[in-house]
Amino acid sequence: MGALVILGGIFYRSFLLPESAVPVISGKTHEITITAKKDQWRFEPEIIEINRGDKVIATVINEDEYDHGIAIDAFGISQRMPAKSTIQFEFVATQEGDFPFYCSVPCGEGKVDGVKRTHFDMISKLHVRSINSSTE
Ligand SMILES: [Cu+2]
Repeated sequence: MGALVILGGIFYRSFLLPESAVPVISGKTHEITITAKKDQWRFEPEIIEINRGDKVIATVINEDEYDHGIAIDAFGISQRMPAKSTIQFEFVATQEGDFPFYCSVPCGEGKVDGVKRTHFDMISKLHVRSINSSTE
């Protein structure tokens, strides 16, 4: 009986889900370094592009003397980054689309080249390409 339920689940995940929602694992790994630049209230890079199903191993460096955080809601990521520290996390990009990654710890504000920047400006983008389309 248990086996039937499991088989049903596998059948559902394999055949009935819309193609874009079926979990995929490409077997490829991307090692990515993201830096919270010192006193700039931004992450570098501002865009990261990968393919759906890719595994991401992210190393995140906080250059500041105060804490930041990094969150990617779609993949359940939310990590605190203590001052002057480096953290690591990993996930598989099971969904395609554009997902913001942003600072999740209020970290103040300041001026960069005369322009005000704040905690809320700390947003970059993860672009996960469709695995079927060669046009993206
Ligand atoms: Cu921050």
